[in-house]
Amino acid sequence: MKKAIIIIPTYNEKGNIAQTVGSLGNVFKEIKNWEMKILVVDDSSPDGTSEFVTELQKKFKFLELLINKKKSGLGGAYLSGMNHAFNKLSADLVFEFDADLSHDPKKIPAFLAKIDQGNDMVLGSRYIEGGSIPENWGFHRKFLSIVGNLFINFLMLDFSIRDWTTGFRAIKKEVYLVVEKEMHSELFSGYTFQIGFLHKTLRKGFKIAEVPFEFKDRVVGNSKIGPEYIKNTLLYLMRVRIKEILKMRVVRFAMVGAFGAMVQLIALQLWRLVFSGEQIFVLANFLSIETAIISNFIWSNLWTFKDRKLEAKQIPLSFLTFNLSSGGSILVQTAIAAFTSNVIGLIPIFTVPLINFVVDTGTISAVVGIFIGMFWNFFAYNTFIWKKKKN
Ligand SMILES: Nc1nc2c(ncn2[C@@H]2O[C@H](COP(=O)(O)OP(=O)(O)OP(=O)(O)O)[C@@H](O)[C@H]2O)c(=O)[nH]1
Ligand SMILES: [Mg+2]
Repeated sequence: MKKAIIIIPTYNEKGNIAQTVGSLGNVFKEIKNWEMKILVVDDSSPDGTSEFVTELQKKFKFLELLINKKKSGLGGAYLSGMNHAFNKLSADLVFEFDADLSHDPKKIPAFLAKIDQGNDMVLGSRYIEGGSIPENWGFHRKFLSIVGNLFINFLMLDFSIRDWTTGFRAIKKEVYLVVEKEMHSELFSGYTFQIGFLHKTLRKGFKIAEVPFEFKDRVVGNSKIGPEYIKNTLLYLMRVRIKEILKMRVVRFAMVGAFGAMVQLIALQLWRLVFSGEQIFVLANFLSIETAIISNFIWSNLWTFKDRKLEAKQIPLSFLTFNLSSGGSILVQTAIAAFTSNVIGLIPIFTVPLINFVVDTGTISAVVGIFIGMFWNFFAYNTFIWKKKKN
């Protein structure tokens, strides 16, 4: 039979732990296809939680205790608890569960059913049909929790998960073995552990499901977290998302291109200082384009296509090809402009108020040309210059 262990981190939960263990025990009686255990991970609470748990162990045979000498935060407690559960107690599945009766033990069979259906992680969700947060929460707390989670949906561009910050979770051993390796940073010792673990699980492609539950406020003992939880969670995710977006090749390509346009404008002013006079404006213009091309080439090689960086001996020929492809882009744009002016004609469409800028078919065709030129360049870079390395 497979084994599931409910991990309960505790810090000063003497007043809650007996009732929590008792009600979990009642639910265990109804579970037939999983062997159920509880592992309390106590950070040597000054209120004597661990001594009390040792007493309870006489009555509850399924109750295990792990004591950490130092208070190591929620993440630290879960890491040591998961290590103990999977490696010492041979668990196949662990639950994250609070000691303060906020999580509904009766929902555990529903979590197990989702795991049996092939999910790798199950989240207890307050924001799907059947779930809820306490009515008596103040406006501020409700707002932070609901809007915070909604904001995460948009930040992640992922609407499949509704409760990203829940502390009621089931995690399979397969997930732990992959994700745990990346969780040993100081950053994850506290409550950021939760969002970090979930984000990494998602990115490794594991299947995640949700089960609704009604969150109950703690009655006994003190809360260990403040409103900085949601703030730290959001800050962490924003940092991670910026990194993810900056890793996308198209985004780097667009940024290098935009920077190149700036280089070109500045270079034009500088070259005009060197080659003064109306006649050689064309030369200064040409040199500014070439300056931008050099900048684009360098940044593409060092950043956009870092993973396919050219060897020194490839650079001369590649730089020539790069110039030709940029020429190709200019050619495409010129052809579109010629088509517009000769076939369609330059017809005004509307005027932008305040600056009185007339948008005509020529403006539209320039925008279209820039986009097609960009597509062409991105295609050419990928296929002719920074080819995918064969391995
Ligand atoms: N071992 C250990 N447990 C902790 C630590 N910090 C919090 N916990 C436990 O983690 C669980 C969740 O903490 P809570 O303070 O209830 O946090 P919360 O449920 O988000 O906040 P409330 O709704 O105010 O209760 C509880 O069982 C705490 O005792 C810690 O540093 N070490
Ligand atoms: Mg709580």
